[in-house]
Amino acid sequence: MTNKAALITGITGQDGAYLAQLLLGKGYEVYGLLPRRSTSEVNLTRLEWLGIEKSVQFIDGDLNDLSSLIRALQKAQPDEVYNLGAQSFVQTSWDQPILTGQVSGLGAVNLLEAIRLTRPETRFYQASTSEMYGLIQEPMQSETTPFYPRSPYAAAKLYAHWMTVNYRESFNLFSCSGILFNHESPLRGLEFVTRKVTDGVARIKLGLATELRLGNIDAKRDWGHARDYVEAMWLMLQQDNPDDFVIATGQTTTVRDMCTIAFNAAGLKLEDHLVIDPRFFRPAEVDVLLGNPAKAIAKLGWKPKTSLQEMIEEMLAADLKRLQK
Ligand code: GDR
Repeated sequence: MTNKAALITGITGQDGAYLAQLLLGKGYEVYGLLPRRSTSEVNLTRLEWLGIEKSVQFIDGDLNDLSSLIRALQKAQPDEVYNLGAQSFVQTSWDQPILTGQVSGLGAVNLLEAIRLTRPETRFYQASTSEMYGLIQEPMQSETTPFYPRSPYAAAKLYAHWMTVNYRESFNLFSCSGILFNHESPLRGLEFVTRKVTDGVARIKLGLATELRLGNIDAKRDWGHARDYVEAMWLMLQQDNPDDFVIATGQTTTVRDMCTIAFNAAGLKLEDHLVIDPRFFRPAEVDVLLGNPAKAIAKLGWKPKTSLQEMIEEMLAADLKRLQK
């Protein structure tokens, strides 16, 4: 057990919830930054799902309000800060490119500045993303693969990524960037494709819907389980030296094959229910992502524990249970 404190931005999201659970289990005092404009907007569903909503201490603050970040650091006195807050839905980033840049890009810099000015000994984790590889420059992407962002979201995240590297090199901050490939769970938002699929398949199975509408099902992603991936975030901040790591499974699957797993698990046939809807195509697509987690395996002793099949089955079972209530 530790007596450390951690501050998490994006605490109400999928990764924030799993990370909070992990850190509470290790004895951390966990603080969560809550950006809010009205009380009714605050959504603690994921923390409640894990039964930890009363164990987290919330601090009002916003990634775009530097003074609120300074106050949050003064209040929490964290040993570690995990920046998981973002506008994280790629498709929305074309409709809100400036907001995405402000939250997902500049937000990280505000936090780095707050740390540099008030608590430079604080260890910092930045949630970077495989979306930064975009139009891939190597068949398997590692820490040394050049980036080619393909969305306003990816461009914003790339800025935050380089600023994390830059603050490490310029100011000697212990700042690390985890380049996480897609990671899912029953806590994934319904707009993301895996959860949209397991929720959709569960609805069809229960007679609540007849079809599932998707966009580009030829896209390929390297999908892991969020519960496994938050462990890598923590491990990065426990090392002797700050560094960047790719977190991935090393396997890539088409959206179509991922769907097939879900339909089969429900005893249904994909061809009977799947409808391709152009509304879900993106202005620029990331066709294929495949991560090489060799560095994380060697240096962090981390490895993915959950297969895609196991994860989709877990998500489908959770959606069936929820919808039956
Ligand atoms: P992604 O995740 O954009 O990779 O980013 P998402 O699940 O949204 O899309 C994955 C792929 O599926 C294709 N697709 C659809 N996607 C959605 N959302 N809805 C559909 O109906 C649909 N049909 C096909 C997409 O075109 C895409 O190719 C996620 C986010 O969590 C980011 O924040 C994070 O940084 C990366 O993962 C790693």
